[in-house]
Amino acid sequence: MALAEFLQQLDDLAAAADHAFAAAGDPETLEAARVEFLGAKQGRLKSVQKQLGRVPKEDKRAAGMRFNEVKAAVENAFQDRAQQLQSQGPQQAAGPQFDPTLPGTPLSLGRLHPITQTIEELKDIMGRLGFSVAEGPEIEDERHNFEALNIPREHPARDPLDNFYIHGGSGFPPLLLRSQTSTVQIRVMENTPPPVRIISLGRVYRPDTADATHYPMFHQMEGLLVDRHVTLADLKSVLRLFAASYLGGDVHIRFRPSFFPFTEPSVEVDFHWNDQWIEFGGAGMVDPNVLRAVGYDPEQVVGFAFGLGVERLCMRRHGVTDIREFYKNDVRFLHQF
Ligand code: FA5
Repeated sequence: MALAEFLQQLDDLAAAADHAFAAAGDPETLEAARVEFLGAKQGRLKSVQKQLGRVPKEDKRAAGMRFNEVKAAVENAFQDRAQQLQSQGPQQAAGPQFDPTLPGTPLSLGRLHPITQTIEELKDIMGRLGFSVAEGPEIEDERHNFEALNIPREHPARDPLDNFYIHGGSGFPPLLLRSQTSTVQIRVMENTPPPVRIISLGRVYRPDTADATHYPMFHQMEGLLVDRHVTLADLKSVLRLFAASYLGGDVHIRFRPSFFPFTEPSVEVDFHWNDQWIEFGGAGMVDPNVLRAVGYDPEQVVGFAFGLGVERLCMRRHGVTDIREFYKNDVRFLHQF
């Protein structure tokens, strides 16, 4: 047999083996193709090898080398395809891998913090009563946190032990984290001529020890109404309407005589909860000294103001008995709102 004929047989066989392995879609078919081409006794490669004896003596070396190359290539092609089928797995070989009937992976969605939700609702209720929203900074100066609110330098409320002071450095006036939202009353009145009807909701800070009803950072809702004819009865009506809207129509509220330097008279505002009266805030008629400090004429205008604890309102509404739950960041608690 001529060398050229022998080499042609080898090439044809290599091409046929490649084709058969690629077409094998499962291990059984591939094994049948392996036996057909690489089988030790009857394999097609074996029969071509037998032809080697008929190649002229001087061409035997070249024919033998080519035979070995083709044999190695066919063996490699088989191994590659076997590995490919194995990595695809039996499902892939048998049919589609993707099962569209399986349920999807649920996405865990975040939500607004209960205090943020409460703030939005309080703004909504007070908006319907004609109050617009004002804002002020959490880092305040002593004028807005104390002086303009009729809290003079020697007053115990200014004690460093009762406030978070921030020392701005030598030559700079002391600053502090505001201890009440009443600061915003001053900021609004300084910039707006009467009449005024605002609320302000935000964080305040006090070095209070945390317990079931106290936290060192909490939120207040401040309210301020200044106009020509305003009385304590108006204040009570607004707070009662507010409480009925937020807590439900059957809520009872009461005023207890109290003292705040910036209101005269002053009251504590209590709501009834769990057979007890609980303090929700302070309120009163704006002290004439405060009106004077912002350039208003106390002979012309009067006003009322109130400051309520937002956490306490939210606790009362949702039956939360410990304020610390709001700030533990336990999603099992937070996801209930
Ligand atoms: C004030 O802060 C006054 N600025 C309220 C006010 C405004 C009076 C306008 C008159 C006119 P008081 O310190 O009582 O008042 O605080 C008001 C409310 O904040 C309390 O009734 C309570 O509900 C809430 N509160 C006070 N301290 C804490 C605390 N540590 N943690 C959570 N809530 C608190």
